[in-house]
Amino acid sequence: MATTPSDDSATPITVLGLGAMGSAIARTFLDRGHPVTVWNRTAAKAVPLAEAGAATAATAAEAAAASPLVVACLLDHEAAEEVLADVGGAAAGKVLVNLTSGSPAQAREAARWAGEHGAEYIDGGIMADPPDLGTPHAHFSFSGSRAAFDAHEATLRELGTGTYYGADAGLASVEFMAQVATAYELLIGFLHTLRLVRAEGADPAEFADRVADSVADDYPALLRGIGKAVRDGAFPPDMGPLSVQAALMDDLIDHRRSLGVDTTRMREVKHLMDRRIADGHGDEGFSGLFPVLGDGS
Ligand code: FVH
Repeated sequence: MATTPSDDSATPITVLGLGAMGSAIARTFLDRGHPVTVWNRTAAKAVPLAEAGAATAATAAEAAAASPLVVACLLDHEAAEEVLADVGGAAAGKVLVNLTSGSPAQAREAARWAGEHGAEYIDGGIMADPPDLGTPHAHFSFSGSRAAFDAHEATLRELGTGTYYGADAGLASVEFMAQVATAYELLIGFLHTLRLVRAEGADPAEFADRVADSVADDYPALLRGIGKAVRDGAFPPDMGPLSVQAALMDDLIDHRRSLGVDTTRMREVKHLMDRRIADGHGDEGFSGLFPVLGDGS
């Protein structure tokens, strides 16, 4: 199906799902002059958007039929599946942009559904909060139909900045899930450490300010160096040699334990360091732990 190039201000857009994010998406497109049709399971959430000029639809199928570009933003994959089942044949000839969070496998499954129903599919991950929509602070990952993305890129970029990762519909989710996981992995350790900071009578907010400064100054180069080391399989002594780093771990773990602070992650770090050193790699840095991850270590 030919996907006509979009005149981005004139493209009619349908938004399925008017939660915090879906409403922000619909409002962003309204503000930029698009004819917008909205639908939500709980119809009351469509009222503010109708007052802002959106057309409302009684069903998801009716909403999808109203526009060439259909954007779905629902709680999760199961919700999206239910709504797309209601859309059914109305998807034919449409470009379906699914901004619902989900796994790469779920994105590929949705892309298969779209293909079976005559629609072109773009998957997207939203790395932003609703108020960021329409600003450069909203970052999107996209994947799926290149032709559909090219035709509607200008419209999609009205939501924020975006990167297209390729025709495999799962690639946007790979990026999104990895970005979200990185944040959770970093922040859960930070939260546990704030318990230690507070238990020792230090001010958690002032400590957080110091960490923020350190992250801004040192972490970008460190993260890039670790990524390169993992890609190339060569592990320089980032953060110092493991033999030196490991010497601190028992004291660090004992300190946390003495304050009743979780030691799970620090015991994992120590175990990995000990394994890597025992394998003869004590001269490598923290990135040198990568080869012993996931091998039952
Ligand atoms: N909000 C955020 O900051 C994050 C930022 C990162 C990306 N996420 C993802 O965006 C999706 C939507 O999130 P949301 O914040 O809009 O979530 P809610 O405000 O809870 O709205 C959920 C909408 O989904 C509808 N819904 C839920 N279950 C069903 C269902 N079975 N059938 C049909 N619709 C369903 C719900 O409808 P209702 O409860 O109002 O009737 C809302 O429209 C999400 O993937 C985030 O991970 C946002």
